[in-house]
Order: sequence, then structure tokens, then C-alpha cells
Amino acid sequence: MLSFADISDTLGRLAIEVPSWAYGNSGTRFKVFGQPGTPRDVREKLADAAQVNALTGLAPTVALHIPWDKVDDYADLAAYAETLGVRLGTINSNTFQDDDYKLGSLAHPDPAVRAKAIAHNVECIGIMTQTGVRDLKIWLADGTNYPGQDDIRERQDRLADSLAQIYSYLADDQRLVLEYKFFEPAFYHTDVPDWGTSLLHCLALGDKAYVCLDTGHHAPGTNIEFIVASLLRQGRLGSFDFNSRFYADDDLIVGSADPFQLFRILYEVVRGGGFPNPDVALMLDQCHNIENHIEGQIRSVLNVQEMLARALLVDVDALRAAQQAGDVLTANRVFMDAFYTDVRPDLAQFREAQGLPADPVAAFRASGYQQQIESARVGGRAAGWN
Ligand code: LRH
Ligand code: MN
Repeated sequence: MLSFADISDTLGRLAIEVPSWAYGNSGTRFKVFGQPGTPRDVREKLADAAQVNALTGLAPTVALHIPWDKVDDYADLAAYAETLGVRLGTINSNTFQDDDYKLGSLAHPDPAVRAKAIAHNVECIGIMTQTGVRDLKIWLADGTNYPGQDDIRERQDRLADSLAQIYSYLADDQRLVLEYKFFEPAFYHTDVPDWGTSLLHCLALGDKAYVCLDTGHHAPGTNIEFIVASLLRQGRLGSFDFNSRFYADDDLIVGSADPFQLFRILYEVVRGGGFPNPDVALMLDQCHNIENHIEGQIRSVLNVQEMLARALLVDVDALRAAQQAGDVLTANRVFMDAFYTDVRPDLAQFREAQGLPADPVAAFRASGYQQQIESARVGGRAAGWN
């Protein structure tokens, strides 16, 4: 059995990208519950994200969503982020909220609407160039609600052409990650519903196109770690959107619904050379509808760190020997031993050794930061999915 000391150097290379939108208000179609102290603009979102990094050392970059985080001067915003000790991360395009996109965006029947969506993504690539960001993330709400509503085959042709146009604007050091989702908001078919469809489009585009795997975007019962292993084997796993769910795309705190699934996923990430690996971005994509935004993010990065530590503790030599010997139960026991290893005391010491609080959530509560932002952020409109 490996010890924590055997894996701490590798674990120390963990860097998680947090989503700017997790610091704003979010909810469901039934209700968006506001929270006092919620940021009113991207700068305040960055300030809150910087708290997560300061208390955990795990969240050095912040993903932006355009136009939710639109500013006049992105280079200036990048400089501001640096003053907070964080950097701007993945640029997320948004072609799912404009009235023109009711019947789709990059796969829309109308070439004028497709051109508008392409132009938006090209604008996002411009932001990447201004800020030195590598990745453009494209998630499409595109799909249909009723059989016959549109031609599934032709939509794939339109989508491929639109993606190729966007791809042609990428610089050599830039990438496109294409996120899939099996349903919602489309309820009959989605144009990028699964890893296979995303991979096919990425392979057709070229070697700067990668698949983004959002852990909440699969049909119940899907073996997500198999998809992770397969995409890493292809060298096309570009990024994760980590969260967890009990039912649909619940966007709950990663590891909260199924910590064992997170452990299995991270084991395949390590086994497949996806960590430590700068080519595989580990991002969060979550909504803290009822819990404190900042605490929710702190808990999230700690959950990833904890399950990654356990995954790194798998005695791979013993596991391999049992696998090769066909010793089913020994192989499973070796795997489970790592999962059942309580690494929390070691992690608390590990943090203290880096000058970080042993308990970052308690440290945040004791910091008074929440009270400070609640009294400072009066007036203006709280940020949300708009
Ligand atoms: C879509 C999604 C996508 C983002 C959005 C915030 O469900 O996962 O990654 O654009 O959430
Ligand atoms: Mn996502």
C-alpha cells in the first residue's frame, strides 16, 4: 500500500479551474434564490474566486463566460486578475440565450443565424488572443424537441461546417474544446449528445480540437470512467466540467452525490496519463443555488483534491499483478483499499506545510470576507446567468 508521502509531490501539481458563473446567482426554472454579497460584475467574481485560491492553493485560473463576463478591455481584466493572484482561464462562448437561437445556433437552418453564432465564437477567440488564454469551450443547446422538426443528418453537416469556420481562426497555441450533453434544453435530439459525436467532430476538425466531458451530461448509469479512458487513449480529452448529480444536469458540488464515481473517474485520469498533464484541463462547472457560493467552491476543489489523493494511492503494482492473474476479488480489494483510505488528516497537514489553513472552509468563515462583501456590495444588480 502506498503512503501519502509517496504521492504528495504529484498531488501538489493539482490545479483546478473555477467557473466565474458559480459566484453569481443561479437556480432552476422554478426559482433563482439571491444571496447577499453576490458579485455585480466579473471583477467581483474574480475577487471571490481569488479567495478560493488563497485558502486552498488549488484554483489559480477562472473560466469566463461571454457575454456574462463581457468587458471593454480584456487585457486590463487579465492584469486585474493577476493582482488577485489568479489568471483568466477558458473562454466559454454562449449561443444559447439569444432569441435568434431558438432553433439552434451553429446547426440552425438559417445561414444568417449560423454566421452570427460563428462570429460570436470568433469574438471569443479574439478575447483569448488578448488575454493569452488557450481554450475556447463550445457547448451547444442545439437540438430539436419533436421528431421531424428538422433534418438530423443535415444539422450535422451544418454543425461541421460552422465548427470548421471557427476552427480556422485558432492560432497554433489555441484549442477548441467541444462539450457534449445528452439532453436539455432540447428534449428530442441534441446535436452534440455524446462523447462519440463530439470526438467525430474533433477528429474531422484537426489536432487543436478536443472533447470536453461534463460529468453531469450523461444518461443515468453511464460508465463515465470508461469514456475518460477511451478519450485519453485517443489523446482527445481536453477538459472536464466537474460537478455531480443525482438525476439530471443538477450541477451540484463535485463528489457530493457520488464520491466513489469521482474516485473511479480520477483513477482513470491518472492511469491514462491525464494527470499531471497540462493538456487536460480540470474545471468545475457548478451552480450553488442554495449554499454559499464561495464556500461551495472551496468544498468542491477540496473534494477533487481528496479523491485524487485516494486515486493516486492505488497500489498499481499489486493491482496489475492481481489483474494479470485474473484474481478478480484481490484486484477489486486493492482498488477499494485506496478509496477507503481516509486521507483527510494527511491533507490537513499537507495544507499547513504549504502555509495554508488546515480547514479552508473554517478559515473562510473566520476571515470575515463574507460579511465584508455583504456590506460593501450594496446596490447594482447581482450577477447571474444573464
Ligand atoms: C451546459 C453547461 C455548459 C456551460 C453551462 C454553464 O449545461 O454545462 O458547460 O456553458 O453549463
Ligand atoms: Mn458544462
